[in-house]
Amino acid sequence: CIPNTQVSSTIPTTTLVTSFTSPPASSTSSSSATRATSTSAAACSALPGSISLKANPKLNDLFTMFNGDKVTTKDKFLCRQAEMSELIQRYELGTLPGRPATVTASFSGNTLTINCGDSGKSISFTVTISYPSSGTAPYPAIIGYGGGSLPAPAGVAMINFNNDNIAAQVNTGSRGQGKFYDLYGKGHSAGAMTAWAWGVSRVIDALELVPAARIDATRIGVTGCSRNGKGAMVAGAFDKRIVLTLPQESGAGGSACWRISDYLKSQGANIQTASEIIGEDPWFSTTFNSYVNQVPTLPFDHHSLAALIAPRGLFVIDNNIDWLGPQSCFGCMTAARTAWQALGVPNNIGYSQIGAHAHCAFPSNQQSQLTAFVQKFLLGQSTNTAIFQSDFTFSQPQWIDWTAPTLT
Ligand code: MCU
Repeated sequence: CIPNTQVSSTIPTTTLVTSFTSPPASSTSSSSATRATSTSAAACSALPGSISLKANPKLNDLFTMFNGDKVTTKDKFLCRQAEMSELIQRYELGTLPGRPATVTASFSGNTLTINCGDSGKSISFTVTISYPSSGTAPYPAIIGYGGGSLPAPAGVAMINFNNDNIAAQVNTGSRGQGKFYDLYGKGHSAGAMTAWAWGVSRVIDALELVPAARIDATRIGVTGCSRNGKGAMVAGAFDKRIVLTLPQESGAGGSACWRISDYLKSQGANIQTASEIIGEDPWFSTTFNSYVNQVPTLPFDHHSLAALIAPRGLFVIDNNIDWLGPQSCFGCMTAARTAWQALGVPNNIGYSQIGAHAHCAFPSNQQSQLTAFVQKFLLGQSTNTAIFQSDFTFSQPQWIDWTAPTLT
């Protein structure tokens, strides 16, 4: 296996990888086989190792490569996604390691044990699976950070992923604590959200390896609420095997855009911003600290993170809590939607902001929307997912100075 080569912070070759994770494993219980790191032969231009960043107050153009090339084809958009992933890792989230040299798994009594080894170190962690009372095995499943905060859908298994065990999130002093850092070292650049995403990818590896778990690894969703919603969005962005991403009330670091939140704060909103959030928990790489007071220089925003999920399913569930920046989230996801529109699948992204309920208490009036996304992406049904609603407005001219092409 090729450790840590799939996405590196400085890409030394002339091509960027176009997939962020390994292809599905064979059905053997352990794997040390060499894995391909790119899916398409499309040559992507490499990002320079060192970049001089220019301030851009608008949301970054999703369809222009860093070198100025226009993105007009779906193939080229894969390059743009790989490039945006690289930029986000480099400046905000830290480097996502690829599949470690060994991944083995075993299953007993609804508990899936995942063992990972690399460079002489090894870790083990478990997830628990709750099976649906309807449907047929192998079941689709939703991986829930901390169990998630959504009702279990009919016919879908729920996988309880203890993300705090992979990377702790108690306060900034938690940096470097958790199984991820036991394997890769306390000084690894990955912030907690990248570490968790790595863990989710290993859970999917394990599901591929262990048919006895009775989960269909081609029908995997991911969810989490609040801080764990931020994490769920990052996992969906980084692993293309996840077919449905369900971030709930994720706010800053999730569905909100740093630029819009800074603006709303300047207008008097009580809203979490980049400069505030880094003092709370080690969710990001320490590199991000240097940019939180110069957000316009970031060569991406969170519409770019969300756009890594396209054309796969993304349903963003929000509340109306000021601190979480619902107006920023709506604008940010409206900008992200251009990626799905350009790919010809505008209804593979949904956005729903409904307030008047407690934080992370999923309200019944979002249920039919959630069900539509789950049925379409996890149960293969044909449902109406044309859902894009908010109590807030988004001033497109203020934030977007580019147009989305129709990608061929
Ligand atoms: C929305 O996520 C976070 C938020 O970023 C924090 O500032 C706040 O303290 O906690 C939220 C959360 O995770 O609540 C459970």
